[in-house]
Amino acid sequence: MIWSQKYEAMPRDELAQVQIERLQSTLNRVQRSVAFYRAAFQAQRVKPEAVSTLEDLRRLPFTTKEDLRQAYPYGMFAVPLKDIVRIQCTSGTTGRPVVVGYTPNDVRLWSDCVARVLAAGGVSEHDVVQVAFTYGLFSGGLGMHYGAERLGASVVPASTGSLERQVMILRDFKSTALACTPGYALTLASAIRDAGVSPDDLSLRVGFFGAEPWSESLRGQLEQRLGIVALDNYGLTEILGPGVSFECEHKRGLHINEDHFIAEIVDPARGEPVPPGAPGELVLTTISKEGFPLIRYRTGDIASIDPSPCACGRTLARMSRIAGRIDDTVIVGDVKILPSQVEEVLASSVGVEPHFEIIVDRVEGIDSLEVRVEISESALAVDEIRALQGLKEQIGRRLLAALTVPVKVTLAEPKTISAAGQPGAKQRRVIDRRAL
Ligand code: DLL
Repeated sequence: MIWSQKYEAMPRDELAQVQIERLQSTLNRVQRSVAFYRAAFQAQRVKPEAVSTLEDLRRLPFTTKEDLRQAYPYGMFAVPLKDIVRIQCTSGTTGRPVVVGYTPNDVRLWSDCVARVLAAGGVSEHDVVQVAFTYGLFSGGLGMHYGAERLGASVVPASTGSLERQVMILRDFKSTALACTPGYALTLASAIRDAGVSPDDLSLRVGFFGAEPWSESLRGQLEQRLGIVALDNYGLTEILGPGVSFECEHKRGLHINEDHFIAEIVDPARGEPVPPGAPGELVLTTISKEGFPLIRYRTGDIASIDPSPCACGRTLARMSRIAGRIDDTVIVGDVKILPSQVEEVLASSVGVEPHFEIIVDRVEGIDSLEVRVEISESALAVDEIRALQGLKEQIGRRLLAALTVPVKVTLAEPKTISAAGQPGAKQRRVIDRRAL
């Protein structure tokens, strides 16, 4: 189902016109109201009024996460605090958090963008949507919640926490849609099995997973174990929260809400555009937001863009799954490794769960790679040292084939890696001891 036929299926030349008009008014607004942009435009000698095509956008300076941190807490707001009705913020695990403000129009816009995500998976007012993202400063919980409410669905703000309760709600409230991180969905699938509940006892039909990278193999596992259609959706707090892009039933990339965000892909090292369809760093410009507009924000996420039409009827261009973050790319010798490559191998391996961490170390100048992965309960039941040794060697061989570098595999007890950190929170994939 298409939530906003007018914009999601707009002819691309009309869409470009909408984009340029909204871009111009955003540029004027930030020039007027945000000291950072006034100075940045001046330093680059660009005048917003001279930006008359989408190509001109490339002459504008980038905005980086560091710029936003410098502006902590309210320096990038484009309206006075009295006009802000909601504040969310990034987790700030690697520095100061970024604080983001929304005006009433921004909250409406956000809800509408998320309604598109859910409608694309067939959700309507007849559905019960269980939101198992954390509610709080993290944009996942409230973002999904408002979008589901906008659709008129019955929303259960389950948040994260006790798995038993989560399973009880799924079964007894007859939830038909689930929104959470893919990692949490996998943990939930195990909890459902442990509770002796069969997917047939549930009414669950569709899952909306995002907030962290995941793979096609993991999609297969989740669909099979939960008996659902699993769809990817992407977003980031700085730009909006969930609702930036989403998959339709064809699962051929994530439609970008281009009437609100202009997406570019650039070479992360040089900042220049990459050839069409090539992967690079996703750069986003907000063109409708009032409270916290951003120009050419470097997301740090790796993706490619395909503007070709989709069988669903949407004309919105599609971005690939996020392959990983630029700063999560592990460079060992001259080989670049993304956590998503490791996940792809683990999710299609029997005997382990795709809950893992990658540990990089350097001993006497030589880099080494270790993958710690959770063993599945069924493999543990065998518990024969020889069998476990065989499992490790087999995974090691598959990782070597996929990554082209040798990997030491260590097995962790079930639920030790997935249960580390906050339940439902993003999993930390890479531990680089070389930096310490
Ligand atoms: O994760 C917003 C969100 C909530 C998106 C719920 C989807 C669903 P942040 O906490 O600011 O916001 O983290 C944003 O998470 O830059 C990506 O690196 C990563 N990320 C988000 N969605 C995906 C996805 C939310 N579908 C950061 N696939 C982004 C891969 C994702 N990575």
